[in-house]
Amino acid sequence: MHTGEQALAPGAAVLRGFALGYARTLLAEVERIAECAPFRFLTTPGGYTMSVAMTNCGLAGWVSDRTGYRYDPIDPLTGRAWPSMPESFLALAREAAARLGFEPYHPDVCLINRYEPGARLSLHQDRDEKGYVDPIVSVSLGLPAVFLFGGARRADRPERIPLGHGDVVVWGGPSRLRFHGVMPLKEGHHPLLGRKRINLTFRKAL
Ligand code: MD6
Ligand code: FE
Repeated sequence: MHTGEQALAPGAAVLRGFALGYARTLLAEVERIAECAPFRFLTTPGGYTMSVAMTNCGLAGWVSDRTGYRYDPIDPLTGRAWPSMPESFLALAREAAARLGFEPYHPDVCLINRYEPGARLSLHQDRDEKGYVDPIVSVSLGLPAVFLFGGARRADRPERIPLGHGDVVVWGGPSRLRFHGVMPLKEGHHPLLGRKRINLTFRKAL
């Protein structure tokens, strides 16, 4: 098992294995959340269907459709509020942010991404939040993935960071607007999640 902190850039680091002790609790909560707010494949503003399935919990959820990207307090699929953020999610996110000195941290939304083999996320910046002061905390569960960590410009060649079950990335301060993405997920089998990778990304969005 890897543990310890791997610096990526100022304000950004991978905390290897940081979520291992929380994994089963987090996954039980994800199942409960998905019963109320099912995973779905969103449409991009350009009309493509994303290969990563998404849902959310917290005060709002990140959604995409033909009109653009936004944080919506109502789940457009169900017409109801998103499930609330479980205490275990908040506790883990706060602990991880504190490791890099981001205190206090009050994330109000958590985007939940589900990858199956072949699913990928193209290079993007996270810039739909109201402010960029607070960090993003990103938790990886299940199958491993290669995270692409780019620069301030889309054209900057990204670094490839392998992320495994239980790894947490904290990403804030001067790194907050870096381009990033996820390479197509490889086939595999994970003891807890089978052919899936689940990623939780916590943000202060509102
Ligand atoms: C993922 N993560 O790992 C997608 N964004 O599945 C992200 O897009 C992301 O991990 C901002 C900060 C950390 C991330
Ligand atoms: Fe992102």
